[in-house]
Amino acid sequence: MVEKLTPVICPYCGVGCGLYIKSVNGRYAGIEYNYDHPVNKGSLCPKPNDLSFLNSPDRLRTPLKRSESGFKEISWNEAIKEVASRLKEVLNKYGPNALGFIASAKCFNEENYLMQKMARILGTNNVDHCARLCHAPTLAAMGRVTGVSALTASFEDVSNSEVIVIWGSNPAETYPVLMGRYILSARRRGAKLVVVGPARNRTAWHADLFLQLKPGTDIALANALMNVIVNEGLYDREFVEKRVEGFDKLIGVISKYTPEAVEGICGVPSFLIRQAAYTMASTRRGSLLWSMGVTQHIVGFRNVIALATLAALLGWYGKPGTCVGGLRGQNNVQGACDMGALAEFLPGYVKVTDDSGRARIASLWGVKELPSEVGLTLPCIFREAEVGKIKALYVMGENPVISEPNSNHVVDGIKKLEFLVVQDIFMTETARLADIVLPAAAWAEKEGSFTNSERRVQWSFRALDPPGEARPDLAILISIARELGLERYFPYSTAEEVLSEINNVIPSYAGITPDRLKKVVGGILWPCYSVDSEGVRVLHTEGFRTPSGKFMIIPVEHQPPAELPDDEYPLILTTHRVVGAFHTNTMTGRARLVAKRWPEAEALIHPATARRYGVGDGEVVKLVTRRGEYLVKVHTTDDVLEDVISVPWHWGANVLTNNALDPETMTPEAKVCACKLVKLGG
Ligand SMILES: Nc1nc2c(c(=O)[nH]1)N[C@H]1C(S)=C(S)[C@@H](COP(=O)(O)OP(=O)(O)OC[C@H]3O[C@@H](n4cnc5c(=O)[nH]c(N)nc54)[C@H](O)[C@@H]3O)O[C@H]1N2
Ligand SMILES: Nc1nc2c(c(=O)[nH]1)N[C@H]1C(S)=C(S)[C@@H](COP(=O)(O)OP(=O)(O)OC[C@H]3O[C@@H](n4cnc5c(=O)[nH]c(N)nc54)[C@H](O)[C@@H]3O)O[C@H]1N2
Ligand code: SF4
Ligand SMILES: [Mo]
Repeated sequence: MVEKLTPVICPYCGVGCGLYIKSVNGRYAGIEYNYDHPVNKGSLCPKPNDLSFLNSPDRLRTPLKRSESGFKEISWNEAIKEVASRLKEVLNKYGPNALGFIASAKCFNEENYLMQKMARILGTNNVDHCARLCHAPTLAAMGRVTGVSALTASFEDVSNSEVIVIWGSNPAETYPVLMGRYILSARRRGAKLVVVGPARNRTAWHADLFLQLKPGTDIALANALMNVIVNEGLYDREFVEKRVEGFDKLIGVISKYTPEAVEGICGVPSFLIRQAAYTMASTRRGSLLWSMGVTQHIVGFRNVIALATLAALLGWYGKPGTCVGGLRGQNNVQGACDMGALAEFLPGYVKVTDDSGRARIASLWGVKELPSEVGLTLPCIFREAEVGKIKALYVMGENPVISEPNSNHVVDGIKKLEFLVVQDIFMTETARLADIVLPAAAWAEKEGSFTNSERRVQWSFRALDPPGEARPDLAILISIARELGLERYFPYSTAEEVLSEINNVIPSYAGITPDRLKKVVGGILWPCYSVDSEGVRVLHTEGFRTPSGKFMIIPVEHQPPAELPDDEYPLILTTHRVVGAFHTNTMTGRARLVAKRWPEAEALIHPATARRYGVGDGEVVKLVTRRGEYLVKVHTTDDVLEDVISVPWHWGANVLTNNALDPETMTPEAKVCACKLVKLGG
């Protein structure tokens, strides 16, 4: 019996905690805490305490091909040939823009890098991933106003802040270790916690001030806070004078957003808006962090601009003890974006439309030219499939049939495809619709690097043997690329070799070499321009990375959500996550202990709303929107506002949600739509 402990990075959220996997003869046998890991010092939230999904009998073990009588097992050789020939067929018949590629924030940097490279060398920028449903607004807006889309500093800076504002996020359930080790420890030292959101979630339970706003009214509230901060002279004058551009334009817009006027829009009492403004402005060392409550709106981009500007008035940039930005969700969503698994960006955030940047990467890859037209984003890939423009789709490590808002349309789009290949560790709802299913090794059965929310790049080692014939995504991508005739551009066999190329292509990763990374527990933060550099923790200490070197103010106005309640659909529906379930529940749903404790969805409904409909706790009701119907159990709580229903989306609630898009970033409005509640059984 060979027992081993191997250091890995948690496969769930963007906090990037370290742990050990215990293996016996190459099979998963439990975990051990890693007390030396700088991010979590041994702490873990419930999910990675039980990784028994790795041993699940449901794991995909062999490549599968759809036939009239269902899926049948085929060899790897056949599978690779089939995938390559079907992709080539579509390419030859319709051109490269009939192909779509969906990369994965669950996969390593090296794997995402290879998938986007494959798409681009084949001639299309139709490559995207779940960041589109998540932090694309953060990416675009922070890029615009500060020049860098990532978090401005580290979790250590959050814990050294004197005021921490958590806006549209519930880290107590979604980033528990960040909440426990950093946010609550700051609070124990005397830092003030301000929480903004429509539900009194578990994070709000700890707040000194909780601003409970109506969904979709964030800009109005942010503008009112800025109104008080400017009118009462509470802003950081020196910072604004030296480092900010566009202050005068801002005054013109925020002057009408008085706390009294905004109370009527967002429902937060004006005295509380004033109190929050004074609390925030009491320090120049504060953090302002947000996630899905801010980005998943048709105004997601503008929401982020408003919050980033609020932080600029307070001077919360460029020094230790400040941290501003969107808390990255998936374990490697920061990395997948850095690698260019995005329709508009090549690796290192080089715009596909930037001729000289594109030419540099083309020459490093040894190709004459790369496509210069912005590709289709994730929701648009499915829309274009529905109208017959996307003909073949390669999905690696995503489950859009459950995760895309207005998911019935995704199924319609997929049914129109000529060819779908899905590469996953389980037979997901999306894989069931595929022509070919490829069995992937899970993260602990392979190795490579992940980048957490702090820009911390970390190596995760191989601890286990993959089940059956499952293979690492990296190996599968390389085989398909070679079969497509691209062997010249894919001369690798290991993740280290791919990371070495990334070191050459992405300047901020230049010093993050495989050798260094494998030696340092806790990894290296980018930007790290050379092998002598330790990486940079606090960004913007000198200037911002904008053309003028200053923070660029863009004033923004309140705009209501795309769909508001009316007589037919009188309630507001929003969606949330719970601590024990992760996304489409493929992994947590098969982890025995976790799945037992969080078995199904419960819709949160205010007791007064429930009374009006004559429904009580535990009763199953039907929720209906213009897009679909969903049966769900009722849980009454005054944590939500009257007439707002909040449903966790892990169990399929996206048949209800709205896919109206933020025009700047194409992110769907998963967080607000109109719905009605139907009591069942008379
Ligand atoms: N357990 C668990 N943890 C996870 C995940 C998971 O699935 N499960 N997923 C990971 C990923 S990818 C992500 S992106 C993060 C997401 O992390 P969070 O953003 O924290 O997750 P959510 O629960 O979707 O949304 C957060 C809050 O937004 C609020 N909200 C809704 N509408 C509005 C609004 O209009 N304005 C404001 N201000 N707030 C609003 C909701 O009340 C909710 O409490 O979590 C990561 N961590
Ligand atoms: N209504 C509503 N909808 C939402 C959200 C919301 O707040 N509300 N949030 C959105 C957000 S923020 C996000 S990030 C998306 C997430 O959406 P998805 O990324 O589609 O969701 P996941 O369930 O994380 O899908 C990951 C898939 O990868 C597989 N997998 C895991 N490890 C590996 C591996 O190593 N290799 C391969 N090939 N596969 C692997 C898993 O089994 C799973 O099927 O959902 C979005 N959808
Ligand atoms: S906080 Fe995130 S990274 Fe840390 S253990 Fe929990 S899910 Fe994993
Ligand atoms: Mo996310």
